[in-house]
Amino acid sequence: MRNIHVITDADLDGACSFLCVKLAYPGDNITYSVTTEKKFLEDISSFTFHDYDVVVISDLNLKEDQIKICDFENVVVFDHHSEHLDIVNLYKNAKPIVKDYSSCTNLIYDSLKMEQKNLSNNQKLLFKIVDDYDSYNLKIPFSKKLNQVFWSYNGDRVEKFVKDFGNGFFGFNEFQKNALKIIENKIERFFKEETIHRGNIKIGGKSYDVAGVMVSFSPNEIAERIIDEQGVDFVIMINIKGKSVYMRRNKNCTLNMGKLASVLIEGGGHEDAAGGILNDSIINITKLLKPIS
Ligand SMILES: [Mn+2]
Repeated sequence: MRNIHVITDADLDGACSFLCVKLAYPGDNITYSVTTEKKFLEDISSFTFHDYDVVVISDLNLKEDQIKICDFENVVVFDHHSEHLDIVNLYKNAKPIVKDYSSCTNLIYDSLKMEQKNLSNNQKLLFKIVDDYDSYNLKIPFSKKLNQVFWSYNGDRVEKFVKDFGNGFFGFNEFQKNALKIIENKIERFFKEETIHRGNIKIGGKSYDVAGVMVSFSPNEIAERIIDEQGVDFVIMINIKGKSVYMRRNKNCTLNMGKLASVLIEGGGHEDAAGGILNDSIINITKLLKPIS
């Protein structure tokens, strides 16, 4: 029995990445901790890598200084962010499995040959749903709802996710349905009460029609509805309490959100959606936006 520790991202794909490793090695002792790209350096500073036979780092778009502090021989890094792929040669000791994939869950699923393991159909469906959500293909009707249920958890979301869905996806129970209803009502209230700002912003010589809002929950759902209703190129969402910024683009817009986030808000992400920290540059940009009634 090996001691394996998984350090994973705080979102649904991160939680499911841990579940995938756990199901891949049922004979091992597997623990986890949850972090984010923003908190990684701080969280890792007190972590002792040599306490474990293997440390898996999953779904984290690590940058150069972050790679340096976890580059040990017993470390395996799974990730699917394209910017991470560009600097994968910085790993000298760790084993990076960084590929351009629809989700980290799916990357681990394929890399650990989960198809040949004894998973039930419900477990396979769960992995498909999480992949469908993280890639934002949204071809399965439960994908967005599973993500909402995940973010409705308080406390240790990974533990709750594994408890609720470790045996696979069987639909939602009454408790989860109730949580979904509460979120739906919150989103309705948001669109009645909150002010959406809008304006044109020049980036790289091109002018973009941009919306800006303050959001503290369900950023994807809110961004999507704003894009739908306003037809803007992309949405900037500011979470004051979390000191963070999230951006999602219209599917007709070609501006890469991940690249924009890396230059503008010290963050990163994917082409369609990305995030970073609330700084002066983003505050100055949002000053160009005017409230719409
Ligand atoms: Mn992911």
